[in-house]
Amino acid sequence: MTPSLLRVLAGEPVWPPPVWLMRQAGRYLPEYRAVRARAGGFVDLCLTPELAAEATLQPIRRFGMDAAILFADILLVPMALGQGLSFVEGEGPVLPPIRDEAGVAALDYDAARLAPVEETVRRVRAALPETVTLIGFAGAPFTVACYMVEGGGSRDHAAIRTMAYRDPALLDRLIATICDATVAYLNAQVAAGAQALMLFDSWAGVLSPALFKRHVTAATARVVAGVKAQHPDIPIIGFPRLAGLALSGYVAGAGVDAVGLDTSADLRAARMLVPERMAMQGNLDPMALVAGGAALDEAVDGILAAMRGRPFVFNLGHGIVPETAPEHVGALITRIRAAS
Ligand code: 1CP
Repeated sequence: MTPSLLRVLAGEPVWPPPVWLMRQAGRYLPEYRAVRARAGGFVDLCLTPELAAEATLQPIRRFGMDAAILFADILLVPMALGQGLSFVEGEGPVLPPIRDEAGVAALDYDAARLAPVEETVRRVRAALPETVTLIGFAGAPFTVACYMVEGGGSRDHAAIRTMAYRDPALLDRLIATICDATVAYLNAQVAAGAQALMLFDSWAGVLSPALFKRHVTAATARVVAGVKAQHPDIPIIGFPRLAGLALSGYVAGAGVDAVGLDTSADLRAARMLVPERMAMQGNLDPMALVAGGAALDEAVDGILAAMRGRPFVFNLGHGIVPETAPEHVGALITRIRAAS
């Protein structure tokens, strides 16, 4: 039988809804911290199939989510394009910023550098029960470009937002380069056994409507078309975080099969903007999961009530934070599975 997550992504309103959580592998789990310590660096963890597969499977073993998400990171694509990448303890990713024509021209995607990720996908798929779907992923082009231009995380993304006005052709070239690499990377994940894909556009919400259309919706459409040309049946979830009112244009133009909604999205309003058969995914506040108890139950019930009757995947509105008690995740899954 087709697993519940794939049925929902195909437009079927399965109830209770399938559930998985963004960043379900990570520092809130003691077993993850142990694997992370064994790997040494975070990039080493992502590129060691044995350990990355273990990290992917840990939350499934402990909680039995309906989907596993490949353990990797969106910044592996800049690395494979030849941009240096390091993770500084307690600070996050650091890359040498790309701000000019020479920097973009020097990028050259080397698929071999991400071959270990394909091996991780093969190992995970072989280890998972048939009922659990394996989700592959990449960053969406604009969010990946944010890190490449800013040189890491940023409070206001001023450098890339200025570039979008001052040198639009340069940003277009950078994004086109990222699109092509992302298509190759995602097609390789599907060939290795990924059964659905997700595009994380964490910084989509910082753009004006015109720039959103160009660098979020159109760029995503280009990636989706490139993947579907090779794998027409692979379902793709887009996550344009903080899109707000731009959600309508995104679901109409990005070509995705399903849309992830962030914590700020009002689900009853979003329901009116998203086509009836397009699956929605989200959007529990990760802080409700930290709090647990009655406040968590109330937040979960509100989401379930708002989404009843629609193809829906229960998830968070952004990633799990390290402060989350694992018991709260267990309680969350139990409550969703008991929904009527
Ligand atoms: O162990 C550690 O210290 C590293 C923490 C960590 C983890 C567990 C990072 C560093 N990345 C990851 C894994 C990861 N990242 C996954 C694996 C699968 C899962 O969900 O369990 C995924 C899907 C991502 C995606 C990702 N990485 C995004 C998109 C989603 C989001 O959270 O907005 C982004 C923006 C990144 C970049 C990144 N990687 C890591 C950090 C600390 C950051 C954020 C940097 C910043 O902007 O401050």
